[in-house]
Amino acid sequence: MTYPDPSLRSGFRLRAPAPLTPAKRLNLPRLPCAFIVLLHPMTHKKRPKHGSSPKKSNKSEPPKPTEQETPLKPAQKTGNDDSSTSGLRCYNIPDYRLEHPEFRIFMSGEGANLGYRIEGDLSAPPPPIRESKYLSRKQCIAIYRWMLLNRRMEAALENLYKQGKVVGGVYFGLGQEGCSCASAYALRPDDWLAPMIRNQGAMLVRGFSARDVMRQYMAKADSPTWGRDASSHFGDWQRRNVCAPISMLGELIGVMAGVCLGARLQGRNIAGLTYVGDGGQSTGVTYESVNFAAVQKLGLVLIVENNLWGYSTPADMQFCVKDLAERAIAYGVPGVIVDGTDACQVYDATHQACERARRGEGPTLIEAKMMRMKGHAIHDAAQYVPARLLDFWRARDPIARFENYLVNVKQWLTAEDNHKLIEDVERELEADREAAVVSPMPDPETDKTHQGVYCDLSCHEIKPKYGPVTLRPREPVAAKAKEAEAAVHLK
Ligand SMILES: Cc1ncc(C[n+]2csc(CCOP(=O)(O)OP(=O)(O)O)c2C)c(N)n1
Ligand SMILES: [Mg+2]
Repeated sequence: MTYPDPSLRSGFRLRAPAPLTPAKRLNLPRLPCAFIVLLHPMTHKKRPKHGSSPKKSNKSEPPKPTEQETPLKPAQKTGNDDSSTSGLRCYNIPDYRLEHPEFRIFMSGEGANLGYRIEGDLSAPPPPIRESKYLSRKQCIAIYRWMLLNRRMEAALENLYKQGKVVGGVYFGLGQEGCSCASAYALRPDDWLAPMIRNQGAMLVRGFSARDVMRQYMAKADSPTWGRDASSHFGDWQRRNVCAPISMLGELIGVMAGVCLGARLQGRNIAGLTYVGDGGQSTGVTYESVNFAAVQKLGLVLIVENNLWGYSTPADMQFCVKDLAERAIAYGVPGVIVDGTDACQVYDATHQACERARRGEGPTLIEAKMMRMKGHAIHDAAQYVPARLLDFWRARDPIARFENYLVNVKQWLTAEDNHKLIEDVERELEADREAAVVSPMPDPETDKTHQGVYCDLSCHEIKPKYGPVTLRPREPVAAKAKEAEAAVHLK
């Protein structure tokens, strides 16, 4: 869609009479997500009027070759921008998706009839998987296997919970496995991962076993935190470069920016991948952290997991921008939209963002659009979610579609190989489940090593990972700018 659309004018201050649209004046291609922001940039979601059907139907759109073949470019002024004279700013958010669903979730009714309704067309068939620019056959199959393991492990956890073996709740990434697994798969050993609670698939890819995750949920003595924490709050900063999830939403972003800064001081540019939800991205610390990473050009790769719900609040009631990737513009970093149910799209965007990070070019914000297919956690039956919405996203199941892609479209897996692979995953999972169940519970009387919850100086030595810390002078241009700025301030 090209902005501004006459129906979206509210909030726009048009500077000049425009017989031509700004895009035409600047001779810009009509990119689906290119949009023009005037001096006071305010973009609004295209919201169909209440009771009317939306203008755009939800149809699969053909790939846009110019965008997919162009490496990610910063979401910033285009080369032919004439902003010095007109005040116009032009931004481009690449959008890898093969469909652009248009629907709105809103609250309606009163009292006992209060509930969420959907406005829009949800009848389109699911889109195909987009061919990856980077992934080989072998890599695609590896990601598919991780996704299967992720899903089967969560199904096993649900059963363990029902058997009363889990201490606390269980969090699910159902419908988000492609996002978790394919993004973590783009990391190299020296990079860092900071998953959130739904990214258990990313933990698996990064080297934790399903046994680790299940032991952790059951607070077993041999779990990653020796029974001192249930659910998925664990990491491994020594071997796997994994920072444990932090419950306070948005806080992990600053931590990852810090990890990237630490590596920079040791002479390395690394990628630091983390995630934040559609709800969590509204926190102040998200802004502070991404802004810091942007200014310092740190290798933060932030995946904004827009799964349409934050607890029981739909995304439509949480923010006014149409796409959360638009936030990238305000940070001055590249933003990109992907279909979070398409592992190839997620991988490609994360891979490009990681490469950028390793070149020292700074952060990237990736919005992955998908759907949280269960409640917030196991206690939440999510009865507030309209059934039609669940049906729509069920048809976009990341695993079923990837399986079809590998078996039928690419013919990279025969039906028999696929069957064997699924059996293999189930066997591995069953062995891990059994081992986790028979693991002992912690015994504080005998275990003298793991008494405290916090580290103290005797726990471990913190030392540089990549080399000695050296303070390098900043780039000459930046240094000059700082000098000029300081001079102005002194006046
Ligand atoms: C700063 C902060 N505010 C509120 C909460 C409580 N809380 C935990 S999860 C959650 C919803 C998160 O929604 P979203 O960010 O969309 O992530 P999702 O659960 O959909 O993956 C909230 C409000 C919190 N943990 N931290
Ligand atoms: Mg959410």
